[in-house]
Amino acid sequence: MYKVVSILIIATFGVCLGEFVETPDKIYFASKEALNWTEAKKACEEAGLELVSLIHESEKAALESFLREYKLVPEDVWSGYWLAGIRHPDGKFYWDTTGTKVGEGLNDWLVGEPSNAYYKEHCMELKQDLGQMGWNDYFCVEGRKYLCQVPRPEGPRGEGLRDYNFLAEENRLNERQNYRVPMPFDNGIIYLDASEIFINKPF
Ligand SMILES: [Ca+2]
Repeated sequence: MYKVVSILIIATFGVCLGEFVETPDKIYFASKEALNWTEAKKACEEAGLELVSLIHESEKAALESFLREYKLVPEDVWSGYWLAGIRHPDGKFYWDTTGTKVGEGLNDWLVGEPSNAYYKEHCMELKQDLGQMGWNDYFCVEGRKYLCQVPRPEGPRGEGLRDYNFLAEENRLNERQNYRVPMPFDNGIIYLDASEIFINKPF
């Protein structure tokens, strides 16, 4: 009995503290375990960190370089990491940690995202699709590994919401203007907002 209790305590403690891949990086941390979004947020906070937010181009470059250096790049479309972005009841995505709107600086949604499948994809993950890393909205209750960062020293701070239960609710509002579509170009591919392309052909 004693052994069983000990194992249970260790197991519970492990989840509470959050376990990260050992990397010498001082800014970013990648979890070893998969949790739902709310648990992932809590695990970062219990470690004195916060879920990763991506506001500037330089942060995208820094995070992707961290993932590449330590061989942590998501292997396929099902192995993404939770980020700090969530869809609020107004249908728009906000960084939970800063309270600012997602996509105002850096806009890195993957093609066709956010798709809000079944009107229930309200949490943001970073995943890889067709060889490109970018954002996807996904079901908050699903287990995902997650990325934490040292809390942002500057800029606006989100106060955190009193109630996150709406993340499990249906939300039919969607931000289709965030769609980015790859267009073949002479020297490669450029990305355009779908609103520019389908200006005369609304969804
Ligand atoms: Ca999606």
